[in-house]
Amino acid sequence: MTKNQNVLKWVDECAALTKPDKIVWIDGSEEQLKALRDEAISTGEMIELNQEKLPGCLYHRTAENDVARVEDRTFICTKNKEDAGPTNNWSDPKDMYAKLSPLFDGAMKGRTMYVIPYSMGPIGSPLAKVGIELTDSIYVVLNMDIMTRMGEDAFKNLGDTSNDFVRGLHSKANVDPENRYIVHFPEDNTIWSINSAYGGNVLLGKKCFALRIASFQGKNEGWMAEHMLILGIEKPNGETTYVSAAFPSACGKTNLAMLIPPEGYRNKGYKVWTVGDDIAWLKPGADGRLYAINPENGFFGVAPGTNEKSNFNALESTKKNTIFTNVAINKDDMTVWWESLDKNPPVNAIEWKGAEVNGPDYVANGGKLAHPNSRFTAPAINCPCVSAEFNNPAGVPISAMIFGGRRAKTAPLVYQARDWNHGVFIGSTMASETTAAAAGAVGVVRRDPMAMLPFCGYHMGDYFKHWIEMGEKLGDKAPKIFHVNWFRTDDNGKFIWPGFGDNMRVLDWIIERVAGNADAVETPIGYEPKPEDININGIEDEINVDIIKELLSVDIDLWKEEVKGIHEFYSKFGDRLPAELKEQLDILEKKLG
Ligand code: GTP
Ligand code: SPV
Ligand code: MN
Repeated sequence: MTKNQNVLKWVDECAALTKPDKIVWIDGSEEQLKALRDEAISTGEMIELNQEKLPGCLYHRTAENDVARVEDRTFICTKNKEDAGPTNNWSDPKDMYAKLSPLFDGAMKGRTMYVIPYSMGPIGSPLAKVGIELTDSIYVVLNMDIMTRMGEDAFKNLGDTSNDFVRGLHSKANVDPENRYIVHFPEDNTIWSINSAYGGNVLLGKKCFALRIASFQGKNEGWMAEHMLILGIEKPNGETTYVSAAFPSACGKTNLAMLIPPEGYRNKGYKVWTVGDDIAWLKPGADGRLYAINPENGFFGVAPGTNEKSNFNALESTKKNTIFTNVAINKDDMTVWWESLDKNPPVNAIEWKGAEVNGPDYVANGGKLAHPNSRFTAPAINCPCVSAEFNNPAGVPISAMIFGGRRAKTAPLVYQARDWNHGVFIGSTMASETTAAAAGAVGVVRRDPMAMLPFCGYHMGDYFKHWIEMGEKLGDKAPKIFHVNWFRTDDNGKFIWPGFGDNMRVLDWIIERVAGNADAVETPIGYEPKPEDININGIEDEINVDIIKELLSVDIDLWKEEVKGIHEFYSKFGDRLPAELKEQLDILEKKLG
């Protein structure tokens, strides 16, 4: 399929190490994919769902100990330890290759090695990049088909001589959690992943390449790889404003990216278009503005919580050619179910671990039929609101960038940075409660700068510096920066803001600020809307202007505590923390009095 000697040599080396019985080159053809689906169904790796109700849909169950990313087993291996920085696990590349080689040695014996060429980004886009993943998992091949532009065309893009491709080697091996490693060698363009079969650990185009390796490439090449959704808001006059937003894992990116505006907005003619739901690659264009592409081709979305009301477009996207992982099955008709899909858990249910249970009883006793991090892998073209610009090789111009997270108290509903560097400060000090997207405790507040804590492939202090420098390059064409929080709670722990489609009301203020049409009031932490400028038409029974005031309130004592936390966090970065951010922290301290 390719004459590229760099590719052929590397595939030979990996085959010599892993010793597969057979090597299959994935061309992306429907015949080949069909044969792989049939094979996976016959071995039980995949389960065929109801082909009338869910055409082309398959089900997969992972090992019980393999249901999320494993941050404590994820490594960035640079020659110098300092280049990985204080937020990453590090090991010397030589030592790590030496440690993992015996694990990979013979790991594919009795199995097939699949060679998957793929493009992150539209094929031929100047922002796109090629990767090759070697894997012994059909599940990975079928997911990569949905999530990337996979097959022979990717090789055409690479050409016969280029060495500029990311080398991903994956073996599920024995799915042994004690020997599970997700390892990045940014200086070698290489990723080695072993003993997992869960999405974020094994779909190497996604977090491993498109964020960890790409963030490193972006720093060296003058662009940015960010954990951001991209959406377009079309106003009644036909003008579309593009915004990108970084929220930590399982904090609402897919939901915001596919938002359906409230009725009042729809009646006026507002529309929201999805460009991406998880990752953005951003680069200054010829006109000096920042342009973004979504390097992915599908959505690997959180299933629980997705329903007709919360995210109609995501649900629609999963109705054909979708892979479901670790949700529940309705045994009566071989359809799928997850928590809050509807109020009727199937009576004859198969819960995510594979046990047959009475769904309503199981749920009534506090059981979860679907794993909280169960996921759907759905093609982007299925999405009713996919943007006409989705495949535009040039990307879309970004007018605003939004940071946000889960904060029960401190962060207000929305505020705007005074300028770019202040915005970088806001992003760098983001904090959020942890979720089921990664193994470990859930609900603990941690700092997650730009939602990139688990995904930055180099020293986070240098990453902040890169952000500052991108702002200098973009000058007055830089996007305006905002922070949002949909997750403020009342004294009973209930979310105050309705969220989901109603987040349009906040986006509305943001795009009008960008256009210079909306007022703001200055607070110690940045600009906020006047409470009456958040449109609450249609939700007056839930929300009034006093509640908006409460949602926008800035508690000075809490923020003084926040400043202490930021000092502590920043102290990790030593002299690699940009002076501009120290200065921003001083300004915040002064403004708080
Ligand atoms: P990753 O794919 O892990 O990066 O997650 P994500 O950021 O795309 O999160 P997603 O949109 O899948 O949402 C995760 C969870 O947050 C789901 O259970 C949603 O129901 C919930 N959620 C999303 N938006 C809102 C909101 O506006 N308000 C509230 N209360 N919950 C929300
Ligand atoms: C996330 O955890 O941010 C995800 C899912 O989007 S994963 O692909 O597992 O990283
Ligand atoms: Mn994500």
